[in-house]
Amino acid sequence: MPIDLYYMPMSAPCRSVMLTAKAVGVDLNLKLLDLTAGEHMKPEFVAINPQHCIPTLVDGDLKLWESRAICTYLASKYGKDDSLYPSDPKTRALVDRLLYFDMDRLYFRFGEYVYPVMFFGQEKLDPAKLEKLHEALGWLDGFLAGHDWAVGNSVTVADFVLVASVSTFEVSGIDLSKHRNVTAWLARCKNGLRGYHEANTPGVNDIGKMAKAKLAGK
Ligand SMILES: N[C@@H](CCC(=O)N[C@@H](CS)C(=O)NCC(=O)O)C(=O)O
Repeated sequence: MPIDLYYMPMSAPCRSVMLTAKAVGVDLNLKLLDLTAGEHMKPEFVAINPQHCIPTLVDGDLKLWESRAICTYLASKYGKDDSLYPSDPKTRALVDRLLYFDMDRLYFRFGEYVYPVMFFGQEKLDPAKLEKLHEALGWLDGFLAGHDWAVGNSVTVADFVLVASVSTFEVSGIDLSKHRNVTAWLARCKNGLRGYHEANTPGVNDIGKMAKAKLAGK
């Protein structure tokens, strides 16, 4: 039975799921949903996900949204072992912390900074919001110190979630250079994550073009 993913390549949460699927070797049945055309509000999609957001995964009778929950589900159900979402409680807690950190601080602060200008007609970017984003990137820099991947020296779903966010910041013109552990880890992800260039690069390039056009001179 195919596993459907309703998605848009530009969306960072969708790309984190696509990266996870690559890592576990699941061939997703990709169903493009054009948010700009309002396709997510069509009754047939709202019947699947009343919250009408992407990514949305349909695996048999399971209809799942929230990208981080989808990533941990795919890793738990289809991973060849538990390395991507470790079953050891302490290691899993460290992975979970980064998933929540990404949602509640890191990606959230990026959205707070750029979305008002990109999507809601605000004239100017707010430098105080950029400072808050850099504060979160500084915390990420600390989390990444002393090891190759987000949690220790083996890839976990935290890497997929975080890299979907951080690569989006990079192409949107956020200067990452002062966060040395972040830039080194980002390069490692680009070179070392299975399927990175297929699952992440096209969408991130598209959002980068849009962000640069909308944020130029702001
Ligand atoms: N916390 C959610 C956020 C999902 C989200 O905001 N998706 C956006 C696209 S990136 C969306 O579907 N927006 C349309 C809507 O919510 O109606 C996740 O990580 O999956």
